[in-house]
Amino acid sequence: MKIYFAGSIRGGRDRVELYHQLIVYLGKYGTVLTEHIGNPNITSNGENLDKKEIFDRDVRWMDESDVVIAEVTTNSLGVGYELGRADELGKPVLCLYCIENGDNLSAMIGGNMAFKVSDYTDIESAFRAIDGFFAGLPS
Ligand code: 6K6
Repeated sequence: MKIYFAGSIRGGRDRVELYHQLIVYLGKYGTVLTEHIGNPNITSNGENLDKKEIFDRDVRWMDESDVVIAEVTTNSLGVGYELGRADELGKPVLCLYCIENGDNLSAMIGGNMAFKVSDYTDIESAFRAIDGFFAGLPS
């Protein structure tokens, strides 16, 4: 199972520790292609790579992935773009949204019935949402 994890970079790195914990947990289900999203050394300045190389690599990983899991609490143009692409490719998508942030999720994410959007309160409830998502995938 190849997992594409999407989380904010330029949109802000406030939740990087949470991304890291989610990525470690996802290791239970497969290989996370985008492990670097949980790396605290990657600030909102991004990786020290050429923009085109990052785009080409991430698009390739998205194509290769079996599922897409996005943390969508922090608004991010890149995550929104990735989710649109995942939708076009027909990938199973789980969006995790921390409800303590209020009712602020974009309707273009929350209103897309092709996505499973799970609200969570703490890391344990996010883990349960992940378990439920994988349990519901067609075998
Ligand atoms: C380099 C130059 C400009 O921004 C960077 C940041 N480097 C990135 N490295 C890896 N993945 C990235 C980078 N920038 C965006 N992404 C992809 O978009 C990731 O897969 C994230 O899921 C998403 C974050 O988008 P933004 O808009 O928050 O950066």
